[in-house]
Amino acid sequence: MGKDDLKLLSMWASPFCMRVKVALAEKEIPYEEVLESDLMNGKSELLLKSNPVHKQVPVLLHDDKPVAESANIIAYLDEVWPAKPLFPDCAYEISRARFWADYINRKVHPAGCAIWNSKDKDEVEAAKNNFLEIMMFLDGTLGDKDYFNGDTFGYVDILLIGHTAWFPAYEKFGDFKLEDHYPKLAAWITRSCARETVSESLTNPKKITNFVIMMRKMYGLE
Ligand SMILES: N[C@@H](CCC(=O)N[C@@H](CS)C(=O)NCC(=O)O)C(=O)O
Repeated sequence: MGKDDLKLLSMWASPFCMRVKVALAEKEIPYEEVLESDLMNGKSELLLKSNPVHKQVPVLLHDDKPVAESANIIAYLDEVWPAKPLFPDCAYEISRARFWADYINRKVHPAGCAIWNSKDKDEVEAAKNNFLEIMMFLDGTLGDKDYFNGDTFGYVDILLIGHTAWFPAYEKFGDFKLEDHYPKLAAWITRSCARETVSESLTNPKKITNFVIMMRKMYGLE
């Protein structure tokens, strides 16, 4: 295992990169992070060559072979390094994990960005309500469990936790507090962020909020 060469093409603000970093930390797999300096103004040749279809981070280079798409990368890591499994062990629970992974992948980032990217009050309100509806389903499936699959922090937790570094920015510009609506989900964030694997992998939410402020200025929203 030690001889594998792993590089993660990454960007500090990307929730998709953060989730891969959490997975690598959970599985205790050593890797080198190669940061893209400015995705908006230019991408490295290595990124363009490694992910010519989407031209997006993250990309994992395993012995120079590219693996793209964060959820796919995490599933790949779990197959190649089976110790400390991230998926549940029964087919039905695996299918549920995949269902919620797909839901998170489709919904959370676009819904959150719509909050800070909206122009007028009504638009912000609609975006906030849409985001909270998505959180309602996630809160419902979490229920009273510590983690999405029960007692163990796993695949679905990892996919969602990457996004939570952006939540304070969504709360600020949507003028709401997640914990006022979904205290169990808010407690899950606190519980998950107490894990060293998470705290060392997630960007400080204040830095993300400043990044959002900078983008709002750039888009003429401030
Ligand atoms: N579905 C992709 C999303 C990755 C993604 O959106 N990456 C963004 C950074 S957060 C990116 O590379 N953006 C540059 C671009 O789209 O040109 C995944 O899960 O890996």
